[in-house]
Amino acid sequence: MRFERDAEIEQKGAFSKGLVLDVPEGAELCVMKPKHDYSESLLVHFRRIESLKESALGYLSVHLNKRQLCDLELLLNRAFYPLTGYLGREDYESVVEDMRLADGAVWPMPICLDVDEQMALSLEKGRLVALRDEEGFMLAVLTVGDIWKPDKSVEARCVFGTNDPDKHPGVRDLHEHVGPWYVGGSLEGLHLPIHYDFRELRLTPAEIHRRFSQNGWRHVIGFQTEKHLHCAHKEMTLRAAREAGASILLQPVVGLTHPGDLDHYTQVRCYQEIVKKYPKNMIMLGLIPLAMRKAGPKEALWHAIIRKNYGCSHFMVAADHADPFAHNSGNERFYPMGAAQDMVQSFEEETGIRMVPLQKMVYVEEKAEYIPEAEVEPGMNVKQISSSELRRRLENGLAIPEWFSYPEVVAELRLAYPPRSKQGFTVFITGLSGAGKSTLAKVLMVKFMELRDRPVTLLDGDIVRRNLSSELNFSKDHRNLNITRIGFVASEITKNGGIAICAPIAPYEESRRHNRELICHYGGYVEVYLSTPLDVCEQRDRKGLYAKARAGIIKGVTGVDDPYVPPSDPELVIDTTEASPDEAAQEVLLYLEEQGYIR
Ligand code: PPS
Repeated sequence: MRFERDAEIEQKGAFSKGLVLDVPEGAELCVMKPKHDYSESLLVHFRRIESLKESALGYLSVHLNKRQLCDLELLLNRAFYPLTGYLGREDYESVVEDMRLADGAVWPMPICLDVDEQMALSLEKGRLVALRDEEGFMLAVLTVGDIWKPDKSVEARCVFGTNDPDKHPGVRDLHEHVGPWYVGGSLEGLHLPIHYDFRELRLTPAEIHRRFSQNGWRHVIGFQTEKHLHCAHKEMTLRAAREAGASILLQPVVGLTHPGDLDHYTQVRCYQEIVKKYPKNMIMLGLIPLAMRKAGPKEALWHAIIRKNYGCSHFMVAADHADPFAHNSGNERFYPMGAAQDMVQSFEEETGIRMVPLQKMVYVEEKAEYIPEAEVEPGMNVKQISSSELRRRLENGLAIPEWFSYPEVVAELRLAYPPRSKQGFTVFITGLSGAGKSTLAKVLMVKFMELRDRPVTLLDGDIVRRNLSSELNFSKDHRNLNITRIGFVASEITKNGGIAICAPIAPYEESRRHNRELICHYGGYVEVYLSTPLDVCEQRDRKGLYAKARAGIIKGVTGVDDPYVPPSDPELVIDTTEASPDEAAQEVLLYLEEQGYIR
């Protein structure tokens, strides 16, 4: 083992990593540390935690975002072995240009702490910085090494193969969401980032490796996924495992998911169900908090090294592994098919982990079994269900055959993706004052109540203005804020399976679009544009609003001296000049029925 002298080590308090030698009395204290850090985590002893917490009052703090928290967790738990902290400038440049650390070890992905300019200018080499989670909880202390402003266009070209943000979402992220300055330095971990969900599945590399040994698994194939898994995936992984004489580590990526993201819970529960379908002692499930960059072949190599650090001997790689468009149904990919597999294979000797190509399996009806797609012969009756077809079947409550998926997995999916008749939805009515929004909203409310199958909430413009938005005026900014507040409430109602009826003027497209995008994610969204012309609304003038506007008593009234921008793509357009409230409501109900939201 090589040693290097590090006079600052005591001052930095890195006793946990150093070796304190016996020294004669009077001699200078000499602390040595191994060249490489072989410890199984970068977490320090609780005594050191106590002293760091005491001193931390004087440290600058960096609050980490979700991507940075993922990186920190994998640094601290040593999934990023041999890294002992964020890359310094020399290592960074070497990684970007040659996929190697400055000492020559293969490492294809730059891992630096990105910060804004203000923070960068307050830092200096040797300074201790507290790294905190989004709630402010201190997770680690960074001893600052290098601070520099990287050339992100060079990084993008080297890592992603392009600097065009329109062509690659990873490049867009790098330019838009990664801070302009990088900081390198060593880490002392206090705690791994805190998770409350699926704790039993959040195993560190050391824990996983220990379990492999306990199970007697010498060879293990790492299988990383972000998708729902069905029978075809089980057959595919089993076949690969048998060919390699290995067991399987199923490691779904749970990087940037939000704790309120329903999909995340469904996804993991489906994994928990599918592992029960494998032969005994054949598969282990563990979640990996990885912030993927979607850098294709280089990312695949990075994933393989990480799996080596978890104790795997093999890693399964798809032809389009970590491609930014791998989930698209068409054939369009950013990286050439197979490039990721070639990359991982070409580094097998150095990384010590073997590439196993992922072979797509298809169900052959007459054989009543799955075979690799490459072995299909002409005339065979091959059956497949695409992910969009699966979604359609779930949305419409249609049958999902057992050759495709397991009943337990399907039951989980049906819970998360109920048919439209059981999903929440929002009816968003927009139009001028006097167009009939409130009346239509009230009729709809009664009709939905009569259905008695979902809770109904009415968010009328007037009512919201009195409660939720009482401090807002009628400026453009405040109107937009008012509408997005309504949208937020409606999205929560929709997410929880209710019906939200919104009836504000909502004169601007940007806030309406914002609401549509938010709510669509959770259930139905129906925009109803009441196109009743201004002169008809003005004749009605039930509240005397227009009379006051014309008399100059109030200013900025929508339609008079304030704009109303008609929706560009509403689901329904209804002019209430001739249509009665019942007729307008019937039109909405027919549309909802046709779309499957009501029966
Ligand atoms: S917005 O633009 O969507 O935020 O407006 P909204 O929250 O729907 O509030 C509209 C109701 O407020 C009354 N009111 C005004 N409307 C438009 N412009 C001005 N300047 C204004 N001042 C008060 C008006 O009565 C609206 O009620 P409705 O039910 O639409 O007639």
